Amino acid sequence: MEEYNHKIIESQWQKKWLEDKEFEPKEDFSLPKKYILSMFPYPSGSIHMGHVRNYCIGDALARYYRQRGFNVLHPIGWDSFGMPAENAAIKHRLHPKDWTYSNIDAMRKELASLGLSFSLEREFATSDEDYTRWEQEFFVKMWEAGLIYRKKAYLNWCENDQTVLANEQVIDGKCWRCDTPVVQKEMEQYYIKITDFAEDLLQDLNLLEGKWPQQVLNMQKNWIGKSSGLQFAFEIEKKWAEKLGIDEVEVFTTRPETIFGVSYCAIAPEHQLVQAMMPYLNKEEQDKILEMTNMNARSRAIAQKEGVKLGISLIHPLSKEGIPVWVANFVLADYGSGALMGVPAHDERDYEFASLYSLPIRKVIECEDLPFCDEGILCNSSTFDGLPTQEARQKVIAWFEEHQKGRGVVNYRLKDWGISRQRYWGTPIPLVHCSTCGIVPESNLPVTLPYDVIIDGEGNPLQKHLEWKKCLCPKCHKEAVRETDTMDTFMESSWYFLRYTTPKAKRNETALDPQSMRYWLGVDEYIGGVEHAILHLLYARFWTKVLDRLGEIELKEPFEHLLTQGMVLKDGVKMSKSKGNIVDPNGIVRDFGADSARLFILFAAPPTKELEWSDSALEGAYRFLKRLWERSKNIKPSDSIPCVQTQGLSQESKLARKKVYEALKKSQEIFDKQMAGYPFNTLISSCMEALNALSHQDNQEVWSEGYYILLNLLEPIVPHLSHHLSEKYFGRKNFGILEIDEGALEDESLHIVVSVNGKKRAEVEVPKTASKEEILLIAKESVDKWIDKEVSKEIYVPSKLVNFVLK
Ligand code: ANZ
Ligand code: ZN
Repeated sequence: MEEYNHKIIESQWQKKWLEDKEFEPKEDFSLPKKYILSMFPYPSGSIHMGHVRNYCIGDALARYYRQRGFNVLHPIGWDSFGMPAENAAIKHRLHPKDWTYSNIDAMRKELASLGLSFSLEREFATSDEDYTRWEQEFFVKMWEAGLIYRKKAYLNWCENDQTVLANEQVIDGKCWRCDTPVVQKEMEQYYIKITDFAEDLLQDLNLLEGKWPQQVLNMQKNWIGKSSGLQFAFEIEKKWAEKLGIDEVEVFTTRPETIFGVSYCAIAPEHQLVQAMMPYLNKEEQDKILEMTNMNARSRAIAQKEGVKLGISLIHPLSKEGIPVWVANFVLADYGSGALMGVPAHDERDYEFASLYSLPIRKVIECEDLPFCDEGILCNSSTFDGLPTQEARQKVIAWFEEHQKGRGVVNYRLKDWGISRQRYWGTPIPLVHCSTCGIVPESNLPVTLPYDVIIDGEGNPLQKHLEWKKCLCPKCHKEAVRETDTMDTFMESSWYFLRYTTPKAKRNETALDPQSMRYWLGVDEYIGGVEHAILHLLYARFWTKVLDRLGEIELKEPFEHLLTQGMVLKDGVKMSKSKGNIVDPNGIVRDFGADSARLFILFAAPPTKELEWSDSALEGAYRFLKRLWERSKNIKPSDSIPCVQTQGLSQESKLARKKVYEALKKSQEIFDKQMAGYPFNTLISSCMEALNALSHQDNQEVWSEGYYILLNLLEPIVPHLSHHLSEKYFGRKNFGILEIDEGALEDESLHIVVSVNGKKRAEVEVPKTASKEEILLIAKESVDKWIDKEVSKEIYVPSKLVNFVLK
């Protein structure tokens, strides 16, 4: 028999699959369907182990469901806009478009070498012009529906480079390129009204309960951050109100019942009252406030607490006492109303701030130690004394509403999504600025990017492309100017999974084919890294709801099930370029083959857990495939399920059949019952045990039946070798639905614990009739990888335990 040669087998089958278009979904909508999707990659240039893991998990599912007769959509594409392409342009003088598309070509080949069963006809890149076109159409529809608007906002700005910086480009408050201190500059930005959908996004998390990891549901819930409370205004004392032309300060509180504990009011440095008060402050105070505004929200949150006293008094709505106003760096400008009532006795932050500036601390809930942030009984609160906090909360809100001084409100931490980017390599925002008509949507879509741009890292290249900017107003046909902002790339990844459902033939006439969507959606299993738990998944859910509202689709939630894969580690830390601990998948595929790589990846850990890279485990995977290859010589070729005469079988053969059917049962449990997290590793070890058990018996029918089933079970994991052996021995159409032989599962064996140097390493099952020698042999094979020295003693406790003592 020839040697196992993964190179020949794998290239042969990959070629055949391509020729036969094996993995294209069928247009027959009467078939049961599965839509299996692994998150699409950013085309950085080469795949890494995280990709391999992500796509092997998805591929195992896709292949399994195909075996079971489902019509499977398993597509791949490229999230191809974004900053790295522009950085490459600056660094290597490559055009972002050329760089991106050559990366895609390279990565497509790498993925193909893993034997992944993607539909190639459905592939696209989000920078393709016919994707841009439809995205811009959706943008215009949202603009016209009032879901996109323009407003001023503070952005990170580098004065030296004259450019806006993303948060990631601000390092220790300085520009990543030139070290100039970054300032906050107010600029016009486009926003999409995700806050309009906050309640739906929150409520519909209930539909995903039990189908998405709880951790992800919690993260989304916290990100949306619903809180209810009281919104009311403090009046500004008369003399200042007249001077400033502002007569009140609105605040939001989730603890209205602590109203008598207020000892100051804190406002954000951006608050309009601060602007109005600036001329009355001294230089030192002004500088301190400017310093606060020049920090972005993220840095401010971790900074030391700081405040500036404004020297104005507010009037407490109930006690009529004077309350001082402070500007404080921990108050967010865009949450609630950008101002809060400080209750140091019952809030950590307020306590810290009050202690820092020696402000009064007034206890209004009975307690021993301050700050006390729990529920309790009110005190020092006039008519509310003695009430439990929860009841008092309602009563205080009622008082404010009755006296028309405030109202109960719901606030969300979620903010509208700023989608403008001042960069070249993105989807152009399809709007035109006309001096007569204002902002007008472009009617001739797509607006495509000009190729001839100068990318030098200074400012937005589109801004400097005067010819491209020049256009005619779609309304009045006079000269106008194009918008030069491009969209956040999260816009593209928010609907790519919808686009896949539309077959190529229909993609010119429509963005999303309704009939195809009705059939394919939602995505039955979505697989990706937990780093996308918030933004991408929230935006994709949001777009789904927007398109549903606009009548483009009928869908509440896009992803029925979500599997978040664990990280790939090496020596205990995340495998990453920056850590210099990368294992290159291409080398693995070359030396061991795609099947070994896939087997290792799915065997080394369950998909949701961290996976520690191990060369020896990879070699172990390779050895198993070699064994599978070599022992296949025992098969008696047939073109149907081999039939076994069960009467008179030896104990060993019975055990082998039992092991084989246990593996089959495991496979059905994992896939058909969608066992949480799909523990393929347990299926693989069952298959390994079954192969071992088959090897300890010599009935050729049992061999053949066992192989027939094992090749079926292993096909989603090691497709090349499984196909190869199946074709060789059973004709091509091996893979189908298998029935469990319950009789084979009945127990006629002993369970024996196997340890090495007293440490438990495995458990084996042996026939009740096995001799001591046979048991020792089976036991030794099961702990093979732990026996790295000579065995000095074999201890056998009959029917229970074997211990190997090493020298
Ligand atoms: C008085 C109070 C007393 C508060 C107390 C808390 C405890 P969540 O729950 O996250 O919604 N707050 C209001 N506006 C703010 C802003 N713009 N920036 C920072 N903090 C702000 O937070 C609501 C609470 O955060 C509000 O309730 C307010 O402080 C503060 F014992 O009001 B509270
Ligand atoms: Zn016009």
